[in-house]
Amino acid sequence: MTSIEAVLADITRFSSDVIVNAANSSLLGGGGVDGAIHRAAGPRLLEACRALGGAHTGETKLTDAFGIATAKKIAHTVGPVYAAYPQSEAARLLAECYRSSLELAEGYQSIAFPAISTGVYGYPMEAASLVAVAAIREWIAGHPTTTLQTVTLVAHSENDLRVLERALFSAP
Ligand code: AR6
Repeated sequence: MTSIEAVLADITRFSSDVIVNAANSSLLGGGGVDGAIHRAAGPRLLEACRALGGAHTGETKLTDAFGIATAKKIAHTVGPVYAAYPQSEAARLLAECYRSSLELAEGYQSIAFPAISTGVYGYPMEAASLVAVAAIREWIAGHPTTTLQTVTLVAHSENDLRVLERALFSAP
């Protein structure tokens, strides 16, 4: 049985086998949670990311966690820039980020996601939370024998935590 939970935390300090990074298509770092993860993991992460050759929107690539001792792996996913797509396409791409990250976390027990695309990329938190919860639930339903025991949605503010909790209670 895989459970989904929401917490208020700094994902760079949150204990989870896999932590997800909201990266950009270069996979070479940036601001927001990406900057925080690179700072915490140290320069070896950038070296590892250089070897990945970038990623498309919705795609995810895995590296070691290097200096982040609370995680084993980092899943770098590229969320959609909200304004760059029709709304349904942005939702499809955001769901793909969650699915592709979960696929790469198979074999591990836990994965923690930040609210992908809801910062610099401008995806409204309420809508993004509903997409995230629906995509994760659908993936879990399709993978009844997954090794993943816990999927955590990490909020970076009290308000975002409330939004995530509402999505967890309201989504079908
Ligand atoms: N722990 C958990 N969540 C965090 C943390 C943290 N330490 N720091 C920020 N957040 P963003 P995006 C939340 O902008 O919108 C970068 O430059 C934040 O409150 O980090 O996908 C990349 O290189 C927000 O809810 O990612 C890309 O160019 C969420 O993480 C671009 O930003 C995502 O905000 C990606 O934009």
